[in-house]
Amino acid sequence: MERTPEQVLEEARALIADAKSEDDFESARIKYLGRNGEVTALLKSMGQIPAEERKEYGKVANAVKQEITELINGGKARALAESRAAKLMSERIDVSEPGTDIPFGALHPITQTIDEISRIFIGLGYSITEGPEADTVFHNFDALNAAPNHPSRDLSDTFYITEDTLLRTQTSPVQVRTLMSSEPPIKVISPGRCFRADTPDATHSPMFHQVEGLLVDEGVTMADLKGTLDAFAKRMFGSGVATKFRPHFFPFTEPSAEMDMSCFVCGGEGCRVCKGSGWIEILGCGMVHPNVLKVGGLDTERYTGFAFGMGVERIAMLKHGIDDIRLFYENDVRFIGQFA
Ligand code: 2NL
Repeated sequence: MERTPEQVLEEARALIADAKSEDDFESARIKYLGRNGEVTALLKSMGQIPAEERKEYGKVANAVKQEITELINGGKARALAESRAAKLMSERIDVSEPGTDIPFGALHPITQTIDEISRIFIGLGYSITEGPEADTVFHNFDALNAAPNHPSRDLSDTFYITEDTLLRTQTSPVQVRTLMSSEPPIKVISPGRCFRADTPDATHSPMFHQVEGLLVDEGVTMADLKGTLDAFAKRMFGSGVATKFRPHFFPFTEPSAEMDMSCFVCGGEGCRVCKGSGWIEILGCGMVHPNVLKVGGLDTERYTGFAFGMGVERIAMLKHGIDDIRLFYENDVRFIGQFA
């Protein structure tokens, strides 16, 4: 015997009263109101009801359908609201909580030192020039008046790429290019990376940095060189430092010299930094050799110039009291973080 609309309603009320989740309500909807649902079946069976009862039966069945529909829709809406509220609660963020700290990076101490040196020479009217790290034997050695048998040309001292190309051993080739491509007055510095086949130790690295400078014009003398480099030393290490020049030899300059400055730590008394001498060597320099000026096609009777070169690592080590060059390349944040 088919169940009556009243029986279906009674059972549906009990089932819906127990439903909790949206899924429970959806199952109930399918069970009663779906295509093969029980309420749907009641309405489909109308034809078998005796004609005199059919009207009343239809009224009751439709009322049952309406009540069940409302119970399910209402319950479903409530379940949805509850699950949304729970989700919002569980995904809640405390906007007043401190954020995750993202520490700022900083320039590497070598970059900082290059910038500091560059700024001083920019202040003296120099331009900055850069060039390739891989260059020709011509630009690196021949043009710089290096004798054909000069020891620095050796395979054991220089990284050759081919017979006539190499990793530059200094940044002079950049200035050779400037000499060849422009006319005096020339007033440039060339900071950059250099390479020599050295075994690493506390003071040597096969990759290091240099800043070289070149000034060529009419009437340039050794006095200009001394005044310029003395001004540089005072700006870099403090106005109290004195400088002195010792004769030296470089193939590309004549005369050549090394510049010492009085120790900025002890003021010349003698200490650990200056190894008791009161003086610290900081760069090499000299008057540009006529053979080098000729590479630039210059009239050596009309033009003279001076040039200098310094090791950036050495300057940075002196300034910051660093005792091992290898610290610069290990990228240990405990070291480089100190220069932030
Ligand atoms: C040093 C010495 C020096 C130069 C570099 C130079 C460049 C040209 C012409 C002449 Cl194009 N000279 N550069 C001159 C003297 C010394 O470097 O001890 N560097 C670390």
